[in-house]
Amino acid sequence: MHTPSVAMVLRDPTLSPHLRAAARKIYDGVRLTPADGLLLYEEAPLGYLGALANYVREQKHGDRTYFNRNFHVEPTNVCLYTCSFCSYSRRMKKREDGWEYSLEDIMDIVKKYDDTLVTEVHIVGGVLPQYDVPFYTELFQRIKAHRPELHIKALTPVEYHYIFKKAKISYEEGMRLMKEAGLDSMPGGGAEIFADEIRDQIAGGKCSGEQWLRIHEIWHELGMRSNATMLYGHIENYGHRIDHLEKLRALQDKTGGFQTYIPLKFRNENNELSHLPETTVVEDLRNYAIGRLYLDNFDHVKAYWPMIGRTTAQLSLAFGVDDLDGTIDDTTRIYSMAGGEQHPAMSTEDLVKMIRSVGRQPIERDTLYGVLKDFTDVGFASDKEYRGYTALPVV
Ligand code: V47
Ligand code: SF4
Repeated sequence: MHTPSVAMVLRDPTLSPHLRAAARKIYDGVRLTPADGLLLYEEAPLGYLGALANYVREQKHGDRTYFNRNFHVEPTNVCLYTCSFCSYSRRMKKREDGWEYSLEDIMDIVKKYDDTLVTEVHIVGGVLPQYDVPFYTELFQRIKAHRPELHIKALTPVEYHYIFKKAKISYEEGMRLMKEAGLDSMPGGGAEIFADEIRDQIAGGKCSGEQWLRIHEIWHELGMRSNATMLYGHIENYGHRIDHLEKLRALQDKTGGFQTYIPLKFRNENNELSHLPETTVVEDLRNYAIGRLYLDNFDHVKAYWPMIGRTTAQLSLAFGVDDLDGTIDDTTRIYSMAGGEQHPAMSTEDLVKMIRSVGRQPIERDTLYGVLKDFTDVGFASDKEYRGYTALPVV
């Protein structure tokens, strides 16, 4: 086991009766209430959360740790919204610093991966009028015509709400059109913090929390899957985080359509909230663990390493995380502009070794969590150069 055992937590005489009762609930598989969640955020020590979240993670997945091979396409970094945490958008007034790709430009990027073993393209970017329903339906159709097996994970309710409103069509009709055009799943972005009192201050006029949830619900009703995120560590408090998790858990009870929960740590470079300090690594790990414990109906919790860094991503595997995204190939700017990895790219070998070196089992998955390959014992060409102490001659 990778963290102190749950048995030790259950017997720990130094814990308050409330924390002991919450630990017992988790061990017995009883769902946490919002009050329990708040108690964990406010009082639970890191070791306690790690032991319990790791217990839940290992109950669900053992040591299996999933990753995928993907690349991103960001059609534009110009956006008509004004989210105060966003370091990425060049906004309308700085439009000359931005890029606005055409359909051909995007297809050229997709074609660059023709001979590569990627399984997913993740498409998300700014919101501009020319990127509308006809643009995206044609894009999805062209990608599918070119490479049918490539999974298209694209756009969030932020874009969908805007383009459907512009096209004067309902969410239901819009999502049906996207499905018919070839959209395979929806990423988890744009969720930020659902509570209006926070969202109104940071989310620059984009869709509300309610609208975000409704678009996912409709997508799930079409038999499709999506992800969920939470942007934490800015002006929200623990109550807002629990409210957010509670809304995700309630929708998941209804539809079962979410695959993974991805906490996103607020990064403070080059945005309007740069005066705020970033959360500590301890807070990041506590937040992963509480997400794992609260969202009992989510199969997976994912760490997005370009944002959190490789070392914290490795540590997160002992705090409830079972999934790492992804090889990425230096194709996203969202986090490098905000203070994350400057050139996010990892080879499959890097990712596999990162997972193996903390004692876990690397499993390549497709976007819908179908197992593609177990990398536990797979060797790499470079292994010949260094095989660790087991290869030293015995004297
Ligand atoms: O919605 C923007 C966040 C999200 C900052 O579903 C920031 O598989 C921190 O959702 N600091 C987009 N976060 C990324 C996203 C995502 C990433 C990887 C995988 C998946 C998936 C989804 O990035 C935005 C916003 O919440 N973000 N700026 C910032 N300064
Ligand atoms: Fe636009 Fe998204 Fe940035 Fe908000 S976070 S300003 S919606 S690109």
